[in-house]
Amino acid sequence: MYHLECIECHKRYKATEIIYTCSCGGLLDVIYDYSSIHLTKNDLKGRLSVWKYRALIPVGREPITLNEGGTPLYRVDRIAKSVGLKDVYVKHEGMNPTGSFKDRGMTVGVTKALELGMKTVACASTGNTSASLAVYGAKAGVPAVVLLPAGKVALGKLAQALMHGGKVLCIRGNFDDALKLVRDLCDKEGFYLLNSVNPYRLEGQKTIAFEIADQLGWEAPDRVVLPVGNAGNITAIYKGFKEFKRLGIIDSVPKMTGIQAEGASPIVRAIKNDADAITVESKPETIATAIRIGNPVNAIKALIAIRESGGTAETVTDDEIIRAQHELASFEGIGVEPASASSIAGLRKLARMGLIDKDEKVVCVTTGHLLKDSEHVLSVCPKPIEIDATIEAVRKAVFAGS
Ligand code: AN7
Repeated sequence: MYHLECIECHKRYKATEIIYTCSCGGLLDVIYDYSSIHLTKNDLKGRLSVWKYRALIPVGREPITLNEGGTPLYRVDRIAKSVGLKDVYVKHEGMNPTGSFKDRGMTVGVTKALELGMKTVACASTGNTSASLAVYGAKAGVPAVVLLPAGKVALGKLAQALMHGGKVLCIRGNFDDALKLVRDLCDKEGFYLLNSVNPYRLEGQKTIAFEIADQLGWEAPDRVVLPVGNAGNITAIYKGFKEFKRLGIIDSVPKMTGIQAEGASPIVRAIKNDADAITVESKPETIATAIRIGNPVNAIKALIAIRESGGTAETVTDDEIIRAQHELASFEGIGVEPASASSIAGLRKLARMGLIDKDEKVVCVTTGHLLKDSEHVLSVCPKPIEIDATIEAVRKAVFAGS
């Protein structure tokens, strides 16, 4: 019913093969026999969840699941007004079991690992992937080895990876070094690689597109804006919309719009330079540590997604990210980590540049929860005020400056 196929040379591989990239080096996609899939809106009634889309999830066994997906889609009128648009929504992926969209990929990826008989799972991570892998590894009862860039992972994510029993290794190097290392480790030790180069991870993450279409009343938005790091998610969401269109569930595919931090923006540069491939950045840097990535493994897929859909890519500064994080929190009550706020920062910038039409229906994906990175919050918010435990002191503090 499905197989793996190289996006470059179109070589096919059986779904039972343990392989992450083609022998030619190209990225792999999961391709279904779409003519045998009959999925209608009627089949998709009921509560949202990743596993509701089983017809388009390439796994046969009982899933390892913690009820991922079903995240809220909020209409954000105050943000919309502030950026000068009319119809803006936020899909808050921070509301997944471990607080990030990675859970959608991991429930599928770890279930696949068991189906393939793998005994240990592994990943490199800027944080969220490691938290999610540790959790799903724990639930599945398989050891999870995670490689992190030392000193560059938000505390909440590290805490999750540790508490859920991951073998947490902090390497002296950045994420790109960690990914290279873990790929080598998986080849040599037979560990199952669960970074987003693994096409099964993306099959879980594409359900973000399915849910957006459902939540908008079986309609695709005009545009989806999201942060881009390794570029797995933008690719996955694009694939999801394309599959729903192919099955006749929706009529159009949104313009995929990727946002990167200025200090880690190889995809944006490739889009702006009209280049076929990215130039690797050896020293990526941004306050949004989740997307502090200089060599995105899914770059080729992402460039295709952005170009084919008529989307674009843009950079935002760390200051713009912090402002957007505050706006989401204080205008809309949506708490997100810095990487996620880059989607709103990018929306503002693109709207200001006149690159988003005022009437477009736009969905911004906020990928991770505020509590992931509370250290950052404390560094950018005013300090709490300590006072004596008296009503006079409280009054004085409340009305200070007013
Ligand atoms: C909050 O956890 O790469 O473009 O190792 O945690 O699919 O990589 C995290 C990425 C956006 C970028 N927002 O997604 C990791 C990791 C948040 C993230 C991204 C990440 P991709």
